[in-house]
Amino acid sequence: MKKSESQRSQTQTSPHELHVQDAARASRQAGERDKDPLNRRGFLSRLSLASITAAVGAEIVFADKMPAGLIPAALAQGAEPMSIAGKDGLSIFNNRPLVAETPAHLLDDEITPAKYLFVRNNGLSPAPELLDPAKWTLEIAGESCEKPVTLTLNELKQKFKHHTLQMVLECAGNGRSEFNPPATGNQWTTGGVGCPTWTGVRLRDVLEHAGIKSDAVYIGYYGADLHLSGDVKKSSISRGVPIKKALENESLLVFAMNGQDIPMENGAPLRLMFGGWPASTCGKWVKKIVIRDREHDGEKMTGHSYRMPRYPVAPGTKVPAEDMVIIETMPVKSLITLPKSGITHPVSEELTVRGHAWTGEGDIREVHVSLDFGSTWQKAEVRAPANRYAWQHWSTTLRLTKKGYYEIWARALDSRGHSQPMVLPGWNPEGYLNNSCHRIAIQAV
Ligand SMILES: Nc1nc2c(c(=O)[nH]1)N[C@H]1C(S)=C(S)[C@@H](COP(=O)(O)O)O[C@H]1N2
Ligand SMILES: [Mo]
Repeated sequence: MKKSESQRSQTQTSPHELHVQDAARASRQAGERDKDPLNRRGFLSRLSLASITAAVGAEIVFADKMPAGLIPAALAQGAEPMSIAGKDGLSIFNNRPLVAETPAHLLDDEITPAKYLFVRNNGLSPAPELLDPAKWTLEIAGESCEKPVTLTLNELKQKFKHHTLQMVLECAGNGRSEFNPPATGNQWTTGGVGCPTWTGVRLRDVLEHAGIKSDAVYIGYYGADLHLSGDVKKSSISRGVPIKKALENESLLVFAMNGQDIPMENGAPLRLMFGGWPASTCGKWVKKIVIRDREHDGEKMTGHSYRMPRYPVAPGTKVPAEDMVIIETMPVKSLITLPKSGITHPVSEELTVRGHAWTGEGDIREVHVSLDFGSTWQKAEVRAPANRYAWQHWSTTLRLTKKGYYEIWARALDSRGHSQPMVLPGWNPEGYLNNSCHRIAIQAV
């Protein structure tokens, strides 16, 4: 944008806007975390270009291409950084239940290390002394199970063939913080996702061992974690998948992650893994699996939980429960993991940009990046996945030819022909499935 114009508009800034600028700058400089992201969101979306320019602290090079109301990536905020045993640099949303996401730049590894895998608990984690693998048992039951059986973890490991797959685990609420009006629940930015390798046995082999009746339509899980109330008769979450999904080759009962014990908060010593579906189906600390003759009706399977309206709705609409459908396949998505958002880079010097892209079904065909708010795009190189349901790595190089503030946007296209919305997908009451382009801030100096 032309300097004279930005200067002129700055001198015309009203006292109110100046106050807003100061507040935005002060909060950014102090690194203060907003206690109320809802207000912050409304507040930022009303700022003028001059105020936004002041808040990001540099001229916005493609300001003329910036969509109105866009909150610059430079001002996006995650939750409090805090330490959790075995985790490193995660941002914590909540302690009870424990919920923490991973900043994008810490997801740069091709295979997500244990210390960087997010945590999403709905209840209270089981006491560590209850997680002894030598004493762990798994019960298979339900009205559509022919021969209900209880297996020890050792029996599971001995009886069935082992499989190792790299698979994406992503919370359906990942990205929720950008919806407006906001949905209640954890205000995930982009870090409710990871892609470690998982080792275990096929769920199909175990279910067939227990016998699947011909009327089976669904499976459900029960974990060893407690409901927040501490009431032992209630589950914190008990979800599942249709029998067809349960019988897929990649649907696993896993006892190892990245070749080691699963971290305690990620469901040790045994959890479910379903590729391409919401992570809420991937029961942690799994003690029991039921084969059902109806759609599983456990905790968080009904009402609005993990459901989307069956038709597009205007933001803020109250959707009746009967019009909400269970989320199955996850949408196409991508993440920029290098550089870290907010860095400065020398003008005209080559900049490596890279990350991952994934989709619930099929694979990633193309990833494009933009420096001008989506006006023009450059194609990145995309690698093949390690296996079905693994994320794919992409990379490219860019040059920032003029000093100032830029955003880098990434957009993936999958084999179904689905791509990512540039700013936001359609609003939904619970704030699920935000697969908009990942945006990072960068300043050329
Ligand atoms: N037993 C149990 N399983 C669970 C949950 C839980 O709270 N308890 N949370 C679910 C949800 S909503 C998500 S997003 C994933 C998170 O897995 P992670 O904590 O290993 O990242 O676990 C799922 N499985
Ligand atoms: Mo989740």
